[in-house]
Amino acid sequence: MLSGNEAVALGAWEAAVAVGCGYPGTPSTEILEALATQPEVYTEWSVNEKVALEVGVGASLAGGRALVTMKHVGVNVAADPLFTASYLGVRAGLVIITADDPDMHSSQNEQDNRHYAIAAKVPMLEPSDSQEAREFTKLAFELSETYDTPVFLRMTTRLSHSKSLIEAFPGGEPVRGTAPIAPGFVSDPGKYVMIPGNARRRRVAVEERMNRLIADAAAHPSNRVEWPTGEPDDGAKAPLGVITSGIPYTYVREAAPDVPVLKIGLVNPLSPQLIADFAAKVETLYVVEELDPVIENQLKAWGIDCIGKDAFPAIGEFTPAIVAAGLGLGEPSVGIEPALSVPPRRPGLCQGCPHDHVFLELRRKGMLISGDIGCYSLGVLPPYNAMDTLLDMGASITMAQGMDIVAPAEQRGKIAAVIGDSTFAHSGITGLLNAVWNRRDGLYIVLDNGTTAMTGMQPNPMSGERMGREDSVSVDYELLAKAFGIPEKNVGMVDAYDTAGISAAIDTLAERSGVRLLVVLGLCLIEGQKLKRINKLDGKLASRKELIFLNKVEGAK
Ligand SMILES: Cc1ncc(C[n+]2csc(CCOP(=O)(O)OP(=O)(O)O)c2C)c(N)n1
Repeated sequence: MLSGNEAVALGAWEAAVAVGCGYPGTPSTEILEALATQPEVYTEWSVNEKVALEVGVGASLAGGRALVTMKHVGVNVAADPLFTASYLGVRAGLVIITADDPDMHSSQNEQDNRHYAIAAKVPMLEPSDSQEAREFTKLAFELSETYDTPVFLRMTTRLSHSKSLIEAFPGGEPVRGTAPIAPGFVSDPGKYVMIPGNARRRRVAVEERMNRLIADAAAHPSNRVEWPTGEPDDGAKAPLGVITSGIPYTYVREAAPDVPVLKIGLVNPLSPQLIADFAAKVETLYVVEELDPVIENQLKAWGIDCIGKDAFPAIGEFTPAIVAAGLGLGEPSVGIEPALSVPPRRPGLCQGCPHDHVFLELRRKGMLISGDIGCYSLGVLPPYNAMDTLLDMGASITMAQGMDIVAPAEQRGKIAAVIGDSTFAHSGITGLLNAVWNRRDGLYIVLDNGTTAMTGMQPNPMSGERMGREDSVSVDYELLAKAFGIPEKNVGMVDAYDTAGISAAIDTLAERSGVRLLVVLGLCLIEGQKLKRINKLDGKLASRKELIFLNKVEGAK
């Protein structure tokens, strides 16, 4: 039994992947964490998703298979390199995981990243269970090399996080394949240097590649037609048929085990031939797809009659019951009763969380708080009620600038941005630079808890470690501020548990003008406990990371 995410890591390892990189984000995070346990593969948490994709493209061009992982909104961050990486193509296979989150279990929005595959003209595979996640990852590398293109593998929360059976290893042990491409960069500026003259030629190559893929899609091993009760004789039609893909396929099978199904694994491009052949053999054709009507719209554009979003919701996750109801069937006969009913629990900051006092203090002062994404987003909830906006990673500092430009004078002095350390490194630093460059006024507060807590304690460039290693830098906020030209008197470093110190620092900095940077330092309590456990310190402080952090806090005193 493996989770979908573990199965992707296994498939990538079996496919002799050389590089795995990404930025954490639920539900994608465990893929790289699983891959990082394998010493043959270079793995890193990159600073953000754009950086990760560019590292992956570079590795691919130098001849190493690369796996790049991110959650759905991460693809928004990586969209710039994505669209042109499609023109460059690959040398060794390049596979990008987009882990979508229908129902927004842990996300700020719900977006269907199949649109990215279509828009960037990149093929996309979508598995339905862990074994397929493993197999499709290998197929994705092959597809990438055969058609000279990056390839998307789309996961969703339910698939990433639930466990299902994988096939046993031949011989009892996992076998790592051999990389089909020898390492080495082969210069080819016409293909790899996207000035307009070259891009125009590559634009045509991309279209030709898509046409070849469309022609070959019918026979792709990820697509299959299932006739559980046998295919009807010539000319006869089955009363009902379903086209589906991904996790909804498993619900269709549960709700309607006897219904003929065209299960699509290659969701971009679709095969018109395969779909038309199947549609011709059924009376009523349903398209069962979570989120947007991507397959349905394509069928309708081809003039193929089908029922999709008229019967199934376009918002949120499906369940077997939703699928059964949409198909006009009763409740599925096989159901799983929850083993115990768990009372709902409100999310909230942990007891003793180092982010606590800043929120209390900002609210007490009646500040308008431009928020960001991380554990500290929970500051919006009671008892703090201390966040007024949250848009996307890095937006706290920049949105505060926009507010400050137009807000009336009495509000302008009361705007503060709060941002976590990982988010600051991901996309906050450019916003800070923008503020300095454009001579804005603003109080920007970094809540540094020594880790990327929200997604499960990954290292980041401010924390002194990198993936799997404690040998890295911890960026010095004061030097960074100095390099940006922020006056020393406008920079504060304060211990998160020094409540009087925090209050005084906010009071002082709120009165000043220009860009002001306050860093509040307090190691995440869960991270602190984890470090002690890992280092078997029985409560004593000694891990390098803790020392780095304590030095920072000491310096702040
Ligand atoms: C573009 C994007 N990538 C990834 C995520 C997932 N994510 C949410 S918060 C977060 C980082 C939080 O770390 P930090 O800023 O250090 O705050 P903490 O949780 O430690 O308080 C990440 C990676 C996201 N929401 N958006």
